[in-house]
Amino acid sequence: MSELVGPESLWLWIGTIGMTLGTLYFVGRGRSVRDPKMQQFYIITIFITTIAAVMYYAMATGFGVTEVTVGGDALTIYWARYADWIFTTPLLLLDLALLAGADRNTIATLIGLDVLMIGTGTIGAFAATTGSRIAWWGISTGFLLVLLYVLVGTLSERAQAQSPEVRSLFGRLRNLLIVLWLLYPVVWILGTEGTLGILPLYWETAAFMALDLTAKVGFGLLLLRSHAVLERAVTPTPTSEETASPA
Ligand code: RET
Repeated sequence: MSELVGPESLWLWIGTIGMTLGTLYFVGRGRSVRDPKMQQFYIITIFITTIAAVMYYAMATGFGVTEVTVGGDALTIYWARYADWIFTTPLLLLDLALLAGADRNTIATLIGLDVLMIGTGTIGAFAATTGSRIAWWGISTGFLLVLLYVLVGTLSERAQAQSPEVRSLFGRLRNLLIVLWLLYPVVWILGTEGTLGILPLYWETAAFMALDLTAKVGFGLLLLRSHAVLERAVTPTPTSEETASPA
């Protein structure tokens, strides 16, 4: 299968190295963390970059790629992207939701929408006609928009209960996520998957790599940068009863 990988493998190798370096950095930094609640942010983030490193390696070496015939033409489809995203995007949302102090229902809603988004996007990548590919793209983008709506609505409301430092970190990460995630469907539809032939595979692969590195390693660096802020996110605020009790 490796004959399927063309010059775009340059970007896939850069992705593999970037995700590996990110993982090693987070592991190194997380080793001294003792607080179990703070460790959860490290564990989640380390899994995100590790899964991506493995999937980028699979793509660079020609395992994570196949061909789909659309209207008589063979399209190169990197299926390992979807295998990566189906696990890593829920984990990214979990990082953000835990920072916001979200309840279980909000977390489940976000992850459910996310799995639907990647699932329907995957169907689109394998669909055999241009029309059905674009229809699945539309369905997947619909789930993305609902997901972002929950993010700016319910999740941001939850984050208001956190300390100002946590709130501001949450706001920065949330905005970064919104901008980056909205670019994925754009690259997809302009790229080879959309069959419109606007963005060639070489540049599409470069664009996804840059997005993936920023959305995973960049997001992780920003999240894990300040332990003092994370500590505040995880320390439960005392209830009114506790505060009212005599010292
Ligand atoms: C697809 C298919 C077309 C429609 C939409 C998509 C959205 C993908 C997203 C992916 C995010 C990936 C991340 C990876 C981290 O490295 C599947 C391209 C809406 C939002 C954040």
